[in-house]
Amino acid sequence: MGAIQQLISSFAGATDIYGPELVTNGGFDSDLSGYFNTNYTITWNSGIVDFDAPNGGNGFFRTGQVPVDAGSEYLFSFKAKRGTVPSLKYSIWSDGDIIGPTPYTVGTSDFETFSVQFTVPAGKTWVMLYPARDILVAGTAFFDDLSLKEVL
Ligand SMILES: [Ca+2]
Repeated sequence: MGAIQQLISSFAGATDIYGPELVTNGGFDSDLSGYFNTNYTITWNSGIVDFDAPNGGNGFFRTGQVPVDAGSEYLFSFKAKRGTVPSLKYSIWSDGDIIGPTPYTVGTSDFETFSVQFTVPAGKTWVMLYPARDILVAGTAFFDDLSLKEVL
C-alpha cells in the first residue's frame, strides 16, 4: 500500500476496502485524453495537469462519463496543489448535481490528496467528476491522480 492509499484510507476510515480504479488516465501519464474543459484551460505537463482559470467565472475541468451502480458508495479523490487561485470547487454530476460545486482549498507547497465519499442516487448509471467547476475566482492550480473507486 503506497503513501497515497494510506492517506485516503486514514481519511475515509481505516477499515474501508475499495474496488478497482474506475477512472481512465487518472494519472495523466502521457496526455489529457478523456478529459474536458470549458472556460478554464488544462495543459499536460509531464504527468500532471496545469490548470488556469484566467477570468474566473463559470467553467469546468472534468472527466467523461464513468459507469457506476445506483445505490453504491464511491470514493472520489485527487491530488491538487495551489498555484495562484485562492480556492477551488469540486463537483459530481449525473444529469443533475450529485454534489454541487463545493469549495475546498489546498496548499501551495506540496500536492495534497482531497477525497469525498458519496452514494449514487437511484436511476443513475454514470457520473462525471469535476476537480474544478464554477470556481468563480481567477488563478492557477495543478492536479494529478484523479480516482474513483467503489467502497466495498
Ligand atoms: Ca501523474
